Formats: sequence, structure tokens, C-alpha cells
Amino acid sequence: MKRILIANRGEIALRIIRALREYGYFSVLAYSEADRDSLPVKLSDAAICIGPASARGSYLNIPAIISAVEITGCDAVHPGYGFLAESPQFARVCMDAGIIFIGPSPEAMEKVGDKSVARAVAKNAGVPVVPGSNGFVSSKDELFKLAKEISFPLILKAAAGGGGKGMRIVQSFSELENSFDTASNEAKTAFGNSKLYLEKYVSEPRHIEIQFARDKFGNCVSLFERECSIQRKHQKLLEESPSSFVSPKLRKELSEAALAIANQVDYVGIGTAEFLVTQEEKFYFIEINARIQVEHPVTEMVTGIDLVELQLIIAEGKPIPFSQDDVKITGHAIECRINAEDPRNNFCPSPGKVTQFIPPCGPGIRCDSHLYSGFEIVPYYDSLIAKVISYAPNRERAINRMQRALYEMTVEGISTTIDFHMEVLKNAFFRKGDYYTNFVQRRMGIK
Ligand code: MV4
Repeated sequence: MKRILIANRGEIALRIIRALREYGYFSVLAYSEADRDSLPVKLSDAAICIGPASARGSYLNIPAIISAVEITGCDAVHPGYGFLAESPQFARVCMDAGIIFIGPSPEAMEKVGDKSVARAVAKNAGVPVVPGSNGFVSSKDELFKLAKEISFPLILKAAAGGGGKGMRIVQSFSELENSFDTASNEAKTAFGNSKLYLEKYVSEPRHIEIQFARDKFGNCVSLFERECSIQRKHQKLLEESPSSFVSPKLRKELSEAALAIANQVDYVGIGTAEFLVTQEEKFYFIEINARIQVEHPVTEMVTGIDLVELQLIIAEGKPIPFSQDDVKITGHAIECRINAEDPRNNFCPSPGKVTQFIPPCGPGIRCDSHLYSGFEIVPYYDSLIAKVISYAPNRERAINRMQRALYEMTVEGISTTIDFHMEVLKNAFFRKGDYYTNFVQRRMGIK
């Protein structure tokens, strides 16, 4: 690989451009008309417009992206996260055109992309899954039969979903049929696939994920956990590593479970296995994310491993250049996702011109952001504007360091979630590490 096209935008496009420059690759950014004045356009080696502002016409437009690869003479595509990152169709089109897709094979993505299939794969690999349906629920008869067996509360999930979209918690038989119909219609509209699967609902779990990597020789490593329980409406707000809840024994068990699933689907690339962990330290696999994730920097800080570099190494067909024994967690890292949203107005998006941007820096602070003073935040995409990552020898110092960084950070001209994060960091339950997926609702009094 020499020339790599980035089919993405914002902070992750910039993150990939930075890696490509450091590791000696030529970067080509594919951008939409709305992103013409963006920092990734300025900092890439070359840039090519692929279509209008609407994602359909640009960042999701497979023919336009393939044409851009061919026009610019690229040999590989990095999809970032979101958009086409987990599309087996896109990966297959790339493969057929002789373009390297920096991610897992279409076959592996197909298996883990259907969450009901991923459950079956995990079960086959001997990994605990939440009691539920085998594959998708094929009829109302089966739905009622399963509900009786598993007992309430239950959760219906879209097989093609993930990240919380198209989910329904069901408390009783009286709601069951209605919830099924609504959820399957929602799934059909959102994913073009109405299939649902059923699970026992686990109350107040922690949401813990394992970062793993596997190469084409079958070498695989766990880069350990990220704690992702601080979220609102399935949008993660803050992530950290290590989790104060995960013992060395649980870390080893979660890691072995993640690698067993990766082996089972012959996964080549980096990925994440998500688990629900109960207060009693029981864990259940829920899904695989077949991409570089937004929260990857916390793992990079505590392991010292560059995950984009690792993606490039694996995509080149080279072996992972270290072994499991070389992977050690040192210190503690926290990431705050800063959005252009108004927390006082139900986190409503707040696009507009950034009149002044002063990123936080100083010891132990990393800021991944595509903002600059004078930049216009457009309303067409995700509202993530910056990720602030603090790194320190222990959790308390990482929290204090994050407070210092957010105090320094200035974003003028729009509303942001900086002050909201300041409140989270002050919260006594958060500071004790005493939190679950209901933290924002329960401890911050937010819907
Ligand atoms: C669950 C669950 C409880 N039980 N599955 C949310 C994100 C997606 N990846 C999976 N999610 C969940 N799956 C079972 N069997 C709880 C969540 C969950 C959640 C569910 C409803 C409302 C808010 C939530 C916040 C975090 C996790």
C-alpha cells in the first residue's frame, strides 16, 4: 500500500491522515461539498470531492468513492467509523476492484453484522450470551413461546441494528405483540431489514468492551477493556480504560471470550467485542464492532499501541509485531466526547460558526479535533467536534487532569457539552467509579 483514500470526515479523517503521514503513506481525502473548507482537506496530501452534502450522495456513495480511488490512483481505502465502515457490500466492491479495504473481510463482517448470527457464533465458541432466541424470531408463535421460557423483562433487538437503534424493552405479555410490530417496522425503516432477536433484559449492567486485533496468520491479541457505561440515549459520552470494575481475572476472561469469537469468524483486522457485565461480575457477549471506534484513543494511551498503525500493518498482510505478553496497561485514560449540542435544550444539535477555538493541551492531554477558529460546523453529520483524552498514572489524577483540560478548552460561537462533562467529572458517584449504564439518567437527572 502506498496511496490510501480516506472515505470519511471530521476528527477520524484527521486521525487517519496523521497516521498516514507518520508511517510514510500518501493520503487522499474523499470529501463532500459541505466539507470543502475542513481541516482534513487542508492537511491531507490530496483531496477529491465525491458529492453533495447529503451522506447518501457522498460518504455513502459507493460508485463515487470507487471512482475517486481510481482517479487518484489509490491502492487502499480506510473507511474510518460510521458511513461505510461496516458495510460488507462496500468491502466486497473494493475487493472485486482490486482495492484493499482496511478492515475485516466481507464474510467476517456479514457474520458479525447480523447480531443474531453473532450471538450464535459466540455460543459456538463457548462464550456466554444472554438467554434468548437462537437466531432471529421467525413468528409470533415463537415469540410468545420464547417469552414464556425466558421470562420478563425482555429486550427485542434488530438483527441488523447495533448501538441501541431499534431496541425495545418489554415488561409483560400485554406489550409483547405491539413491541414486536413497532420494533420490526423501525428496523425495516432504519436498516432495510425487519428481523428481530430476543434476549432476557439485564438491568443496570455495565457496558464493557474489549479491543482486539487479529492478523491473517491467526495471531490475535487483546488490548483489554474500555468502560463505556456513561452514555445518553445510546450515545457514549465518556469512556475510560482500565475499568475500575474489572479485576485481572475478569479482564482475562473477557479477553479470552473476545479472541474466541474473533477466531471463530476468521476475523482479520482490529475489532471490539461488547459485553454486558452484571453487578455480580457475570458477563455476556452482546455484539462485535468491526471498525476503529470513536473511543480507540483511551486504549492507545494505556497500551502505547497506535491502533491505526496496527490496522495498516494487518491490511498489508504483515503479522502483528508484538505478542499478548507485550501488552500491558500503564496508568489510566479517560475520553470526553465534546459535541456541538445544547445540554440545556435536550442536547439539540448546535451547528454554526466557531468564532474561537482553543484546544486543551499540556501534560497528559490529547485533543483529537478537526475544529479551528473560523470553522463552520455544518448540520448534515454527527455533532462530535472534539475528543479530549486525559492520561495519568491513576484514575483520580486522570479525572483531575481532564477537569484542568476542560477548564482550558474554549469553543465560542456555538453550544457544546463541555460544561455537562464538567458536571459528570465532579459527581461523587462517578469519582468513586460507582456507575452503571443508567448513570446519566439516575445521577445527572437527565432524560
Ligand atoms: C442490553 C441491555 C440489557 N439487556 N441487552 C445498548 C447498546 C446496545 N449495544 C446494547 N444495549 C443494551 N443491551 C440486554 N439483554 C441493555 C443495553 C443498554 C441499554 C438498554 C436500554 C436503554 C439504555 C441502555 C443503555 C446501555 C445499555
